[in-house]
Amino acid sequence: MKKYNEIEKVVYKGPDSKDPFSFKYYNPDEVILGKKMREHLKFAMSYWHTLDYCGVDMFGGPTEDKSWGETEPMKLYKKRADVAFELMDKLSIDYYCFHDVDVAPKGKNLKEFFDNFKEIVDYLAVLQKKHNKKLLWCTANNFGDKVFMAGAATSPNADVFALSAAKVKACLDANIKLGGTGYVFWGGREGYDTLLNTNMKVELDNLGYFMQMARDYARSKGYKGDFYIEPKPKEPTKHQYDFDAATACNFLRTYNLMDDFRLNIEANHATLAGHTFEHELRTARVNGVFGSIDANQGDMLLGRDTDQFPTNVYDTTLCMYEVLKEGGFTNGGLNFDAKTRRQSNTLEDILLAYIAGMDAFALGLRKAVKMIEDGRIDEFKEERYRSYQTGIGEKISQKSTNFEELSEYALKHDDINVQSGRQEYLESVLNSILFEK
Ligand code: XLS
Ligand code: NI
Ligand code: NI
Repeated sequence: MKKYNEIEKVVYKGPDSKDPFSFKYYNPDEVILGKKMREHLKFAMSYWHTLDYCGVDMFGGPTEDKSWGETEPMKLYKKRADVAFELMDKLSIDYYCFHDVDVAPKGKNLKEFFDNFKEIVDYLAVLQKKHNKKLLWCTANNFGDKVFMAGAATSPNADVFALSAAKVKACLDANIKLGGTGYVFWGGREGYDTLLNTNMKVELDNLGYFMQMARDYARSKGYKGDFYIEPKPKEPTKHQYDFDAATACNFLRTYNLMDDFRLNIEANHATLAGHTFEHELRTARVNGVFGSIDANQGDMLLGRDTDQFPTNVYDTTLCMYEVLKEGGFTNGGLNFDAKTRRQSNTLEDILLAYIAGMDAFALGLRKAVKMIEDGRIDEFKEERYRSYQTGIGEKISQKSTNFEELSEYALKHDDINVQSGRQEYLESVLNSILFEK
């Protein structure tokens, strides 16, 4: 197999190709339903997993070397940026996402970090232009440093709240400078481990106020993009406040954030919450806050956020079905919040992993289009709710009845026949679409 530096730009060679460094299903400029595949899918590279992660786990150190031959911090971070854009070019990925600490060295204090960060953001702006790439979203890492051990905006310590605000402000400035279309709040430490030491009401109110101030600041500087909450039930804290999509919606409504915030749904977080990926996407959609996606998959047997590259085509198909039904992404996209396995420890594996993930979503898109064109599943659903289109059902849909009328109606129609849900049949229809020749 080829070595990393021998690999040219990865191109589409079709499903029969055996070339590992080719796309089998992702053909970026192919038009499907009036839109290029790259516009349907809006793939983004995650900086942290791609440039930083070196195979460390709870039991062992690095298995990969991503020092790129540099030791001086600013040089190393600039080199990382060069590699990031080179990888995006090779893979035809148009967007990227980062945390503040992914792109710039920490320095000795906050001031030094902000200086470094600004310098690198300027450098990223140059690279974006040169390579024709865009920032999908960025975020402040307000969970890694020890001062965030008890939370950031939900810390019991007000100085930590202030520091968190300073970091988010710097990130919002960077976002505006880079023309980003999203800012993510993922509350890794915004939760608790025991109620014995936690004032939940203070923490939630502080978190709501924090997000309102972030929104007001960014809007006052002309930021037009979306804010996202990325729900996750647990890990690292035992109970995170943004548990799942429904909990996040409740929070957004309570703190009047529904107009500016949407959700960034991560597949592995959905399964950690005991939901399917498509359940979380549908919940976001029915609440009008579908925004962006962190594309990955978990391992049901390991039961933690393993952030694997997505290869399960059932999941990617049902995900793309939701995206298509939503009319596509606006400011959001598909960010690969995914890392190569610890044993996949070469640079080539990074390319192979992205190819696998991109192809899984490209195939998912193609199959979701088939599901819609085939029509059997949508028609079945339509038919199942037909009783709401005439008679008493129509009145219910129009919200023009009442309990007296319904009660009178029920007394006359108590011989009811509820139709079969036909789950097994529908699952076999989905299989026939997925595995057709
Ligand atoms: C961790 C989260 C994180 C966010 C960004 O579980 O997925 O990577 O996407 O902070
Ligand atoms: Ni994520
Ligand atoms: Ni995650």
